[in-house]
Amino acid sequence: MPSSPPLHRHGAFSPLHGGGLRRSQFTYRQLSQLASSGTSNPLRVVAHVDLDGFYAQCEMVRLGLPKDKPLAVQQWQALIAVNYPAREWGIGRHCSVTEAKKLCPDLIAPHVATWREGDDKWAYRDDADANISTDKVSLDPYRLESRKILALVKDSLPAGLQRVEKAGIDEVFLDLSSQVHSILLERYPELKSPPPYDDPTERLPLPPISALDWQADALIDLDEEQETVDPDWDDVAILIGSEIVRDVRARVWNELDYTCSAGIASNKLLSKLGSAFKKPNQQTVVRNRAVGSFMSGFKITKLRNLGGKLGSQVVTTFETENVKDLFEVPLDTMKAKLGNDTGIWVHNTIRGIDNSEVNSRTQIKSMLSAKSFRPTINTPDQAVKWLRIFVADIYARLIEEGVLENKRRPRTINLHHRHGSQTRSRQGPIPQGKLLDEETLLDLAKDLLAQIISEGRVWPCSNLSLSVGGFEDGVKGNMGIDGFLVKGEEAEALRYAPGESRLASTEPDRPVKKRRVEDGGIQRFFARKPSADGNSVNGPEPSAGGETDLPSRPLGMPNLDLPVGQPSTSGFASAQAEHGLPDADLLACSRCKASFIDPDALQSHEDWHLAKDIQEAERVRPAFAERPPTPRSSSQKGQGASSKRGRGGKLEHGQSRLRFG
Ligand code: TTP
Ligand code: CA
Ligand code: CA
Repeated sequence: MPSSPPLHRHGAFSPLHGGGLRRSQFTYRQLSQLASSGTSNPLRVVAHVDLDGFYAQCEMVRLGLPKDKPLAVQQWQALIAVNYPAREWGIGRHCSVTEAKKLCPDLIAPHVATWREGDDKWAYRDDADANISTDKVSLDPYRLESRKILALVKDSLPAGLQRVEKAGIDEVFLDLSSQVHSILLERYPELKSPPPYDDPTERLPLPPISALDWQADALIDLDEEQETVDPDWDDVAILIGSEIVRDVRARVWNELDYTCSAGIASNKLLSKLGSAFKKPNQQTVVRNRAVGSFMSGFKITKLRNLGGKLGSQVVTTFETENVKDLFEVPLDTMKAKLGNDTGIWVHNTIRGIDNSEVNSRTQIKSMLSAKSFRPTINTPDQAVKWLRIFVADIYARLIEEGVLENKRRPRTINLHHRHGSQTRSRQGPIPQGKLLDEETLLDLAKDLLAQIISEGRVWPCSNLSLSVGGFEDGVKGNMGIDGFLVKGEEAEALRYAPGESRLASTEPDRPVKKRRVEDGGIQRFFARKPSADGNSVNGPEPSAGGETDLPSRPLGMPNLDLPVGQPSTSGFASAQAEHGLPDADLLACSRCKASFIDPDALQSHEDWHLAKDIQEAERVRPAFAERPPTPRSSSQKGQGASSKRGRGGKLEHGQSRLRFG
């Protein structure tokens, strides 16, 4: 990993080649490699696009409201999204509905759609906020809009050259490198000429431009020293990237009525910081030569993965809150004080270095549907009614994920139950090899519930959550949660953990895949207690209520392999694991008592739970023979979706219907 920052890559030029001609600092090889989107290419262009006040915009569009009307989306008494006109009145997510209406009496505050116990579809209901005990929030409307926007973004980019990663319900990363490469060659045909002496390490000629037209882009200011240096190809590349993003944003606005903000830079870390830099409806360009001054303006704890314990540790250790001051700390000192991996990671992050790739594969790792009961529920019947809702909610998302086409399917199901301070979960494998339908999921969920009930001390129950995970591709070649999992020897070791007997299995031995284990794989999610040398840091531990025996994961610990802007289930789990409580409680983990202010932190925490579930499931998996997926007959095609139509009242677009037995 590089140890010195690319802060001054545009230093004074020395004419190395070309008989005194000033040349670019980039080589022919680097230019040609731009076509293949290499993650360490210095010409790389990555954008992050994030919708402004997303749920609020969805409601504006749904209700056909003029853009200047203040609107906030209500969930029970709390606000979960606030549009920009409402923010001008001082309204934020921290406000309750009552407070917000005091600040702005004209505020429009639609309640999110809900599933209602005993009803068979989600709906927008005027009385939802008074029905927290019988309703459960549905995020389907926002997922549908999210899907439309994603499809349009993809449609705006050339099919063969695009790399789009959905990074949350309202955001995407775009690796624009190969598209930029092709535009560069088109616009500057001189770049197509072979390098002098056919030597790809020769430097390119400088671009024939001294001033670039950035239009309305917000440009990060440069150091004085950098201001006077002529543009090089990385500036031209990023300018082209920013033109592409401008077009994408214009289409999203013109065709779907949504505004979004974007950051354009050389990697995910910087582009994500860029998109949040100026909102709403703006795009920020972080040129390579501006990275140093851009990063130096941040507080340490504002950087991703530095918002929690690790951030506090860094602040205390180096006695400063400012990224700027950390530039002075040599790498060796970072490593000595924070541990090797963390030291390198912090050293790179503050310098805006991030080589993670934009991954166009679907990255859903888990799906969770949950409900906290106030008042509590007291009978198996009530619990089963909620299981039906959870299953319908999850199944609708599975269909989106391509479960019907057997593109991706979950391998494990987990039910979590809370009774007083006691929490219990039971998990099991989802049988593979036949089409997964709602009934199967419901039966599995009911089985898990029965297991929990059989142990007694179940009622009253204050929370139930159902999740599926361990996504596997029906089509070979992709990697879902498996990317997190340790396979091969490590997995075997886990399966034969001491005290575990292996169940009879007809599963053929799986090929041993080589995986890096030191800082990859599931181990990253598990206990690394703070060691004497401070090698790892513990974040808030999921408290192990009742019989769950959850190891602690260092939540503040940066996950070196995971990309920045780590994608979440569908935005993040908090809103699904709805608690119906205002503010901070909205981001409580539904499965343990840990609470989070930052949705990203909650997401990592829930990923940790999931990883743990899947590890557990791996232990029981051999009980099921693993067969290749059965091809679906044409009569089965679309079964799940079509069987939902034609019953009862009209469904709203994308709405699914519950089956009550
Ligand atoms: P964000 O992108 O974090 O926020 P936003 O789109 O509302 O506003 P911004 O313009 O600053 O990007 O989250 C996307 C959606 O996720 C948001 O509209 C509502 C939902 N959400 C919650 O439900 N709870 C939360 O705590 C957060 C942060 C978001
Ligand atoms: Ca947003
Ligand atoms: Ca977002």
